[in-house]
Amino acid sequence: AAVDNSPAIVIGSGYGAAVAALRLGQAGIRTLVIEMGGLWNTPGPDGKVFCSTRTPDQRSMWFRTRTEAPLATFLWLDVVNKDISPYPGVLDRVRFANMSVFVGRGVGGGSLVNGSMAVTPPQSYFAEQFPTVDTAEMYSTYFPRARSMLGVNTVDPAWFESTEWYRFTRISRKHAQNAGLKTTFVPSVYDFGHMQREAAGTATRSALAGEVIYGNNHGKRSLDKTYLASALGTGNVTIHTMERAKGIRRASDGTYVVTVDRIDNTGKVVETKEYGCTYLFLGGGSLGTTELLVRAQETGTLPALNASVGAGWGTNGNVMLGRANHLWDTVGENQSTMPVMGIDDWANTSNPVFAEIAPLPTGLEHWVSLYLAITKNPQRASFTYDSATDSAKLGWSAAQSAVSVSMAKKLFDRINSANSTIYRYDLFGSSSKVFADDFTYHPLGGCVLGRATDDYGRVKGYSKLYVTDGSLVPGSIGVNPFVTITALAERTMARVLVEDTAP
Ligand code: FAE
Repeated sequence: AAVDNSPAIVIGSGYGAAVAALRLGQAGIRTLVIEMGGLWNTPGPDGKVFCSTRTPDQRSMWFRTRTEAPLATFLWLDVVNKDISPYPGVLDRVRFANMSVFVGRGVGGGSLVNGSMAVTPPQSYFAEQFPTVDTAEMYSTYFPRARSMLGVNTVDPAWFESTEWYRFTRISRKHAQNAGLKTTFVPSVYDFGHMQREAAGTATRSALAGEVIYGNNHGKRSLDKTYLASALGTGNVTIHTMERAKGIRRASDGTYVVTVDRIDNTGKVVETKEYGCTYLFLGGGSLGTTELLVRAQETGTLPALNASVGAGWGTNGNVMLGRANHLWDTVGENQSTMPVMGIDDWANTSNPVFAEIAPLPTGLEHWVSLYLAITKNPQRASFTYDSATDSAKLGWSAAQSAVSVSMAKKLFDRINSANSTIYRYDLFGSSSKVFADDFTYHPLGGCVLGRATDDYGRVKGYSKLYVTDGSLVPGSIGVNPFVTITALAERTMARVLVEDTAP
């Protein structure tokens, strides 16, 4: 018999999980949230909760002896990464054979480490990716609900045009326009009122102090300040941290039993326990949820899972690259870490790309224009369970990444040719690497909506078992994904609480 029983359990505390926790709590359903990372609310010896990208320490990464930032080098020098002591830090880089995946660890999941870009996909592309979802209802109800709950805001265009902190963005905009390309402002969950006060010197700097992938100490509306704070406020939700869900099985009475390893700050498993529940919501993200399900399928604890579990995974076509500007096109030593603009060539059907104009906030003039391109790469891969390591293996190949690169290259060759510029060769570790195609910030899929689940995230083969996170998205959404993940979770919860939990 399970030790601890709650009506509902939510695994993870990222976007999908946070929505589930809040809506369950509001419905009066006692809910336990299980998160493998820590709670980020206690200042370290330097008085700060998070460390900055410029002086990373043990808080930066999940059990590493050295940081593994996306930019490996600068001027080919190994100056970016630093030795650290192993600790449950906030950013993880999960390495598979040909692809590594950056994810957040802690209460708030990816919201603790991401770039805050809160983008709603073009309606036509959403409809293409989710043919069975009522698109009109998504755009009239669930996307607006998600944006409002997340605290989405936009940069003041007048301030954007005048501030030194976005000079790097204006230079990239000019170069895109010289190539006849369209740019668009990108909304954010970073509080631009706070950012303007940072610039004015009346608020403590965070986005203007190099803070982003290892957490922001101020200004960012991460989930612990929005959905999760409200969830705790219902009085029905409890969060357990440093507990990693491992196994899921079904008891003879139809309830679920979740096996959990509790770890300490050295990563050692200090306790293994079991929790029981009636309703189980999986929100461990594309990697976390899919691993739990492929393990349950292969080890026979949930044998009725269907063949689509583990399939339909993609990188959202992510490619990072840098361009070298002319000496007169300075990008500025002062750069906000929060992107606010994208080059939008998604409507170009022969080569759809949406490229965000990314900062490189080193504190020095470096003449680099950096980008994270989202390409419409149709390649997909599957996860399989590897019993030797008791973990999920990803079948992504280097050739599949090459598809993203060739799309990004087409767009940026155009921009280089219109501006007589070249790529930067010094940023990604080897002298010939221009396109960083070996990592993604946007893992999507593994338990795709309508295939491994029904059209509302109910896992096929089981009742009262749900997926609410990025594993529902079929490998690509064309923009940064968290608004879509949040909106889909809102849609699932609205349906499930009416149909599945009636007494
Ligand atoms: P996610 O937020 O990853 O949360 C999963 C949570 O579950 C994590 O806290 C895990 O620690 C936890 N977990 C996993 N497995 C287990 C387990 N077995 N037991 C217990 N806990 C577990 O999932 N997206 C945007 O839209 N805009 C951006 O600007 C943006 N920038 C990004 C920058 C970086 C550096 C990164 C890494 C990501 C960025 N993303 C961005 C992606 C975005 O953060 C991501 O799509 C969402 O966080 C995914 O949400 P999920 O709910 O799927």
